[in-house]
Amino acid sequence: MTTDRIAHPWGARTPYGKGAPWPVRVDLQLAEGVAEADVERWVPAASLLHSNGDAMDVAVREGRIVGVRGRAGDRVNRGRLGPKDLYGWQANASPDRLTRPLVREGGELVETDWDTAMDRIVARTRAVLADDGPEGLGFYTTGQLFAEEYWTLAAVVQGGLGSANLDGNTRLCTATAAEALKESFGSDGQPGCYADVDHADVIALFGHNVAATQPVLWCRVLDRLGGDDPPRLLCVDPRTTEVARAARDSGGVHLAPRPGTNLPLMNGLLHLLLENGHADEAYVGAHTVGFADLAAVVADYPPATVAELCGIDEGDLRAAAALLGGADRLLSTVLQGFYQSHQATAAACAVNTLHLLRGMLGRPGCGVLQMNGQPTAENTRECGANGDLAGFRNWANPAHVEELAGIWNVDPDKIPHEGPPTHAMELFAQAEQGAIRMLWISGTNPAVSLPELARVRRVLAQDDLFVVVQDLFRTETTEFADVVLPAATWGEKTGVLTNADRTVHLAEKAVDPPGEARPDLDIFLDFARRMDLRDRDGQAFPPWHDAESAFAAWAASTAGRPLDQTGLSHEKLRGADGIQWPCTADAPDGTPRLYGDGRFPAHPDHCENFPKDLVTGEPSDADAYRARNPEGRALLRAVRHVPLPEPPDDDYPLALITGRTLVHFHTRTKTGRAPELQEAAPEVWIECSAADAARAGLAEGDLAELRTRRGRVRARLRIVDLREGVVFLPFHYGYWDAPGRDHDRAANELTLTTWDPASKQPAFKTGAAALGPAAPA
Ligand SMILES: Nc1nc2c(c(=O)[nH]1)N[C@H]1C(S)=C(S)[C@@H](COP(=O)(O)OP(=O)(O)OC[C@H]3O[C@@H](n4cnc5c(=O)[nH]c(N)nc54)[C@H](O)[C@@H]3O)O[C@H]1N2
Ligand SMILES: Nc1nc2c(c(=O)[nH]1)N[C@H]1C(S)=C(S)[C@@H](COP(=O)(O)OP(=O)(O)OC[C@H]3O[C@@H](n4cnc5c(=O)[nH]c(N)nc54)[C@H](O)[C@@H]3O)O[C@H]1N2
Ligand SMILES: [Mo]
Repeated sequence: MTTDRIAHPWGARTPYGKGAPWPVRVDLQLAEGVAEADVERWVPAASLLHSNGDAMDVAVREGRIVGVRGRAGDRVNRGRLGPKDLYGWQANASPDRLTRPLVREGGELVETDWDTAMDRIVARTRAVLADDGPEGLGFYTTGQLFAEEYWTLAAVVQGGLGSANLDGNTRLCTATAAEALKESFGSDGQPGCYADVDHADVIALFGHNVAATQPVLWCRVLDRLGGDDPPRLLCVDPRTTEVARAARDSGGVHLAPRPGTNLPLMNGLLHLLLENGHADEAYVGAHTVGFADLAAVVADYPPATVAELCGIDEGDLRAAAALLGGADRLLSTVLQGFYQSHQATAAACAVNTLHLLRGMLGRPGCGVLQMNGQPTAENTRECGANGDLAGFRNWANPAHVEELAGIWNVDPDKIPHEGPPTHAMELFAQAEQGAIRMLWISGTNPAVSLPELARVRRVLAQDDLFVVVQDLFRTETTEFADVVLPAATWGEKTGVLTNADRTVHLAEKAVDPPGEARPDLDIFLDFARRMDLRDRDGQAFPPWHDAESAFAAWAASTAGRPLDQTGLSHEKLRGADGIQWPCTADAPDGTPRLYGDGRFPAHPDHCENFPKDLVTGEPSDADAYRARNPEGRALLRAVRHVPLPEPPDDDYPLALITGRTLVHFHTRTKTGRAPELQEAAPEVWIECSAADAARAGLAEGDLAELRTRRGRVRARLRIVDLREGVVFLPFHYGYWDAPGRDHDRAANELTLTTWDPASKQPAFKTGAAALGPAAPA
């Protein structure tokens, strides 16, 4: 039966009790007039519009995608799909897909052939290499391609060209997840898994609006809440989201801190945890370092002080601490409310610390999910297209660099490792200063998604900057391009994607891409061949030639690393239900949970980075780290809070937070082209409390103007249940479907250029704003 999944985003309930298996519910959506019997082929894939990795089969008829169906057997979703997955595939067949390359001629983008487009890129690359060396080239990629594509891009940029200037938009997304995992456990890699929802008695969501952003994971929580022995929830979010409401209804707690005060809040919770005697001293003594420092820091965060700093009720803080401290099996999730806010890494690490103090890792129901956002952000990070080295290798460890050089058969000195990799915000700063003279953007739309858009437009528009954009559509960003390359996407190419709980799926090609559009993998390999990149024996580099051979090389390169995937291949993944890494000869079915044995990948010879000072971002050196943590135990990080970069003041009295809505994905290049999703939320809006609306002289539905020191947005006002002093703006709305608007629609007109010192993730959820009526147009 088909239900309207816009009106009922989570579908029908299938309640289950604690420890029982999550029942199957198969969701299906087919194009109008197509019945299940009309489908000629079902092609296995997983969803590409969030990080949940919901497994699905793509329905094909007459060479076209005509629908999707969830896979009943898969561990991630047991057949369920969210609204974006049910409707979003329609964008693939949108008539305005790019079908040929474009080059700029006389100021205009005009269609051309692949040779002309690629030759221009190669000519520019050679010229920059000759003038400035590899540091004149910049590559800004995404969390939405496949593993094989990142692995290839990293090989080409780091091993082939020898440039450190490669990062992903994962910097905007889950850089803090990666950093927090490194800083606490020694390496990226999710300790917990989704099946922990089945066993937990307390589920804590820190800055994570899972109901809107991973709706199938939320179905699992809702089904537990409706069954026997349900969990209680803690929600930490300034907004009263679905999650917040469910937390209250479950007998749990909703804490709505002042934006940007996550760290003092966490320190307050840890203070109470210790005071209440809820730490597992044996676990802490056996498996961690840093307890004395931690105790000294959190001693300075008594409940009254924290309640004041965060603007919350002291009783609620105590209730939350009792909930966390009293849990038998605690599952925590963390996402953008922490990662895109002030002191992001420190606050995210405090959640890890909570689990270390309670000894709650690696057992059913006891896990941390430092969530991902984009569908393949994990792969970006694994393959080193996020500015790190592939295989969670440590750029500051010469043995790791040598190992990777051996795998690629290139000189170790070719792989840049003199200093930290260039992060995305630095890529744009270097382009601004003229140090980077070619910027190749793949699978991301920075002219809408980066902070402070007026500046981003200025950077991209510079005459001396050669901009390549590889996308499915003309976007706000392609309008600054010198060359536009038409890419194939999900459904049109084959590759591996890994979700937020380490589950690996193979998504197979279902239909041909439109026109001359090509898989990103083919484009990167074509570039390498045209550049005539060679390994140290003079062989063509990279040596692989398609997705299957790329994956085989990638999997082999992970041997012995925390993410070991030597047990995986396309063949093994084909048609299979998702498999969690590490997957090796010893663990051929994968590994549900990490660190159950209290052993962590933090040994100085093995770890992915040497820990940073979380206030300054300075890394420690190898010797200092070896002295501090010779056995490689987990690290309890202790950090005090520091002031916000731009606190509200008399001129800009409101705290501005930005984020998501259920039906749209990012800059809506896909969801804005799916009629059901677009119609559900066609236009930007502003949310605030009744008190703030009244103060601004505004009523529900009024046309309002939101201003910051950087720009303005005009939109209809919605009065919602939101903390006073806070405004919320969805960030999905750019200009491609609103031509003529005067840069007054995108949330990032307003945001400021500032980032977390450790993860370098921009703080999209901090900043001061003023609200008032919009001046008549
Ligand atoms: N529908 C939909 N789903 C998506 C996406 C999408 O675009 N649309 N994108 C995917 C991607 S890439 C990502 S990264 C994830 C993001 O998923 P989420 O992190 O769940 O989404 P956001 O809306 O960015 O932010 C979550 C919450 O943070 C809260 N918040 C804001 N400031 C603070 C603060 O200072 N402290 C705390 N504790 N909370 C705060 C906001 O009120 C918001 O409800 O979603 C993924 N799934
Ligand atoms: N204010 C504010 N800003 C934010 C955020 C926020 O919460 N608030 N969140 C941040 C986060 S978490 C994220 S992840 C970013 C997302 O920001 P972006 O990455 O800029 O957003 P998308 O719209 O997903 O852009 C992806 C682009 O890749 C194209 N594309 C899709 N599939 C493929 C493919 O297979 N190949 C190629 N070559 N192209 C493809 C799409 O058409 C689209 O243009 O935004 C960040 N910006
Ligand atoms: Mo993201």
